Amino acid sequence: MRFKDDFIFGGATAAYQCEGSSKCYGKGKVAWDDFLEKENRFLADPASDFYHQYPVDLNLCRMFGINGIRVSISWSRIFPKGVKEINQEGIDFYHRVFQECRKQGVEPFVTLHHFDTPDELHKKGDFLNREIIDQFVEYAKFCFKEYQDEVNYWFTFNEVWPVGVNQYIVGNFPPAIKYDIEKAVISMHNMMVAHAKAVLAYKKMGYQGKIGIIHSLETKYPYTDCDEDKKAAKKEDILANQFLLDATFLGKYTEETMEVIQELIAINHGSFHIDEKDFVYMQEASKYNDYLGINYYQSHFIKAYNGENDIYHNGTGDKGTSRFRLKGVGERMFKEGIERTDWDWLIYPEGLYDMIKRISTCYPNYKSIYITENGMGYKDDFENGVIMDEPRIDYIYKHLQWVLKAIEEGVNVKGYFVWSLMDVFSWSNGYNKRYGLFYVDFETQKRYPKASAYWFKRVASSKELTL
Ligand code: BGP
Repeated sequence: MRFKDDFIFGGATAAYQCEGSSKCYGKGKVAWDDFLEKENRFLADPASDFYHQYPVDLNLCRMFGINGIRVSISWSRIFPKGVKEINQEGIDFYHRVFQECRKQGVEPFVTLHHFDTPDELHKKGDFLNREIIDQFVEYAKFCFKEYQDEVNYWFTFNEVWPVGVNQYIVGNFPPAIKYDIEKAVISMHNMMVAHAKAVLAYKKMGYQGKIGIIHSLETKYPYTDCDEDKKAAKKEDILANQFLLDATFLGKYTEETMEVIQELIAINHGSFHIDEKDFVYMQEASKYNDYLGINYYQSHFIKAYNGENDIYHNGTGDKGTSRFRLKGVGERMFKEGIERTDWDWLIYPEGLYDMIKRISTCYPNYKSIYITENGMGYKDDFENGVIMDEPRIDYIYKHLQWVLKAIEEGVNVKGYFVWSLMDVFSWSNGYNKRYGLFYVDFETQKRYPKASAYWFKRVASSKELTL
């Protein structure tokens, strides 16, 4: 059970969740700023103060054998209003980060959009407004050029489905709209067009680096063997996974995909039309994805459901409180024998293997895969600087076992990033849902390696998966 020598053992972060300094150094607002203030539960400052602590975090990477880091660029640090005027302080900050990565021997994998659309553009409709497609491409082109000597690995978007579902169906992301499948689908489609155009721009500009996209892929299983549950699981899969995989690898939506999408939108009294020109870009770009990033935390077991929409997001870690029942789609069930976290995320490592295998079988033009996020949200106990997070070690170990199995069966998986490198703030759960290999005392900003960090170091250094 050994990983190849060039396998990336990485740690993942995202700008808004770790940088802090959300209103300084010339940064423009994002929709989250007002949203979090209004909710009055927690704020994105100081987060993990990565804006100042990045040398400490990158040094920890080097010391713990972590040879890759996922960071995202905050669009509104570069273009405070999303377009036109640039903010030199923001541009320089990312130069400093990437140079420090080089110094510490940590490869940066850089995402252009991680849930943080500039507020000015969000107010105009975010990815529901098609003007943002070319605005995103302009921002992407600027970054490709500016950081061409420092960045070899790009991702356009982090998690297209969670943006759609959380902004427009669950309502726990701004603008907090609930049960609007039409909006979720339109926003996802527009992001996929923006992705395609950015990939084409990157390739046309002739850079030597690589580019791809990250999807959150949760495997959907029927709750029982009955036909209704099988259909329900298939529908949720099409909405959350297949729609985006089709767009990424086929550059179009198959008939099966469109049929279900149109059915779900109609049940919810909406409509969805596509400009045929979009497929020209999407099909051309589908040849050029160098890799797919998979974020995987959980799978779902779906039971048929025909009642009214009824979703409750467990954002506090009160186990057993979450509900997800979507009209015409299905109901997510807890399942006996399958453990779940305090936030009701079902721990099912085999689901990651099933998803990897499905991609290699159904989309054989996939080229390569990185597991760009996987990890366990946990209420860590801090005992005088010692953090014994065995459940997290167990979680990561089991997922890596299934990754190795897929690799042994011939799937080209080239790296794995733990979410998260250090503790960061969680969008809709705040600061008590910790994921890091390194514990962050958010008051002093001191870092403490958890037991999982020492374990991960052993695996990353030896390339051998042992407990
Ligand atoms: C992914 C996001 C991350 C991160 C992670 C954990 O969806 O890409 O940004 O937040 O999930 O989720 P949460 O913080 O909601 O527990």
